[in-house]
Amino acid sequence: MAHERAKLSWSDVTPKAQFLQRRSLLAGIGASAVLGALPAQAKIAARPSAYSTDAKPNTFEEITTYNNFYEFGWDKTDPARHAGKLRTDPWSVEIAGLVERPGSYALDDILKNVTLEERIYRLRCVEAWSMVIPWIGFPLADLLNRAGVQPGAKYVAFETLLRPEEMPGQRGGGIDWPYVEGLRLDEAMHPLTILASGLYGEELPKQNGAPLRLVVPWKYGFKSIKSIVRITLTDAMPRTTWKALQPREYGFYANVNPEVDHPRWSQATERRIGAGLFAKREPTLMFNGYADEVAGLYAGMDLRVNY
Ligand SMILES: Nc1nc2c(c(=O)[nH]1)N[C@H]1C(S)=C(S)[C@@H](COP(=O)(O)O)O[C@H]1N2
Ligand SMILES: [Mo]
Repeated sequence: MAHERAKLSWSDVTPKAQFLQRRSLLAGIGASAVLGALPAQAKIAARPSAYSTDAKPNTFEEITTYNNFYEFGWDKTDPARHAGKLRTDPWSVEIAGLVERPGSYALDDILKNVTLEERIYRLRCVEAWSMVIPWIGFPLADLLNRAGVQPGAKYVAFETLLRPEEMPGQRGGGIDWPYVEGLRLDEAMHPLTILASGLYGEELPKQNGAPLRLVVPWKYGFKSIKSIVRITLTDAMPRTTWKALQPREYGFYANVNPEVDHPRWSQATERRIGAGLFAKREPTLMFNGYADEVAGLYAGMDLRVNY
């Protein structure tokens, strides 16, 4: 099973230095040939990244069975049970708005022209649970630069697929579908911001947002929109799903911040999925531990007002 393969090929069971060495070796000598020849190897070759955390990743099973993907239901186990119906091939992404080369781009074409990296990132949900996920992806900036951002662009808006025939949650649920999200342009261009097409060295499982999803590791998980079909460069702050639903609880910025509580719960600590019933909650870190990289984006801003 794909599942077992992924577990075996993972750095978790390989000392990190050896893992990184193997990865760079593969990158140098034709990764796909070598990967094909070896049993129990990752299907997607990706370079290691200095942006990866050393924290121990969650298991493939945890990452793919405890999900938020309301298009498939509100329970954490709904996405794994229902996302199989989603057709992700063919897939294209429309790039629209204030860009030099707007159009509909085939996913294959996008992926052929980028360098995939492995980014092991912390994911902190606004609900105060967290995971560590080994994504495979590429900087969003690479795609935006290729599309050519026009000078007037200030924000980037993202849209998830709207297909209620395959996404049962879209037949109701109180959300104004499709799910939409957005970033300020400088956040979108930040090197930590990636589009992910895989995890644990494999194609992205559907419940995790196949075939292409955003990952913004210093923000609450709801910003990391799944199954993207449209990216629009705009001059005005776009509407975002959770802010539209509960503006006092969820803001546009949604930066992880242990000092700004959710109106209904504390954000000072988090529960690491898989840590066990008796594990202590962990302290939540400012910007989810990425403050050195991103705090400068918010210099002079009141983070209690801009939550
Ligand atoms: N389209 C879409 N994207 C989404 C969501 C969703 O319901 N629909 N949930 C968000 C939330 S709340 C979180 S915490 C993360 C969860 O990602 P994961 O299931 O891959 O861990 O996806 C985010 N992206
Ligand atoms: Mo979330």
